[in-house]
Amino acid sequence: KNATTYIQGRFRGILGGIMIENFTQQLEIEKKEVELIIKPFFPVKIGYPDTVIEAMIYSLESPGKRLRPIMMRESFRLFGGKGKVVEPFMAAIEMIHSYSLIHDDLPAMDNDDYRRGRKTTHLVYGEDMAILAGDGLLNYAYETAMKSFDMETDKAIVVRALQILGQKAGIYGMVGGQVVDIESEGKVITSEQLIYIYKNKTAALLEAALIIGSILAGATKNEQKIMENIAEKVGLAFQIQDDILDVCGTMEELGKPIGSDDKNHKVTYVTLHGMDCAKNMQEKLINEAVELLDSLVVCNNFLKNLLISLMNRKH
Ligand code: GRG
Repeated sequence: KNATTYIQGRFRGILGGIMIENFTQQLEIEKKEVELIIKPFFPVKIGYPDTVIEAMIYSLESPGKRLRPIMMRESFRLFGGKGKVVEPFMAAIEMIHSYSLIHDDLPAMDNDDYRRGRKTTHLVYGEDMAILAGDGLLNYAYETAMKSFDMETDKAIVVRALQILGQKAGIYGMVGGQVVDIESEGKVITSEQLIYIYKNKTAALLEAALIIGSILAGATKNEQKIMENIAEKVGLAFQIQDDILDVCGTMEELGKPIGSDDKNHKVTYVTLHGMDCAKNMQEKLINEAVELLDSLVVCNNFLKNLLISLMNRKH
């Protein structure tokens, strides 16, 4: 199966009952639906701090894949979730992702000029406003996620989802991975240290997406654990693809220059194990993730195809 696998007779979504015959088109529609859901939660420019809010919106509205809210929504659907409770969390996870990209691009970190085909936030608004826009997005993410309390009678599941969001984005998750990534620049690191970086810097937020979707839909603890394991494997494969694209991609497709890892003297899966090994490992991880997904009693072909498609992504 590949990314253009025919999705059997599925009609979906708020954009109308269009019969979608291949995955690529279906993903495009899903992305548009997700944008319609998350945009009303974006901050609005008002009052004295409007420069920083404009910088937050600049980052949120730049053309990303919206992978994390899409994955969260599909995990919610997989376990039969109904209603709007997942929507504030979908917006929140994209805000956390946007903040991490703004801060990652800063001169003190990766010092990148382009992201998603546009100038990075610090080049447009200055370093001071970019730092504050990241801080603003991180806080606003939690303000936004807490709107779910007004949509769900079982408050305990919203609390659990908030705990996961905090843990996976924090020092024992994404921030922790970023710390080790930054400290490892220019150093020889072991395969074990590299996997720690990937599991946290990249996989942790994807884990949050799949676990939170499942929690809010009422999945069992065991099902939540399976979703976490799936996301960990997908996150590793996703980061390995990022390493591959940093060598073999193009600026046009990636929206940023290639060779960033080399510029920052970073050890990657490709430099440590070679291109062939990287591709084999990526395939193994995605196959294992799909097997785990297939082991569940519920099924979501779109999610399965999404995971498979990440192996071939070009940006
Ligand atoms: C600053 C605390 C802090 C963390 C930064 C996310 C991150 C950690 C750094 C960004 C650089 C990077 C290579 C991260 C690995 C994850 C990754 C490939 C992010 C890009 O995610 P996509 O491809 O981006 O989903 P779009 O632009 O499509 O949203």
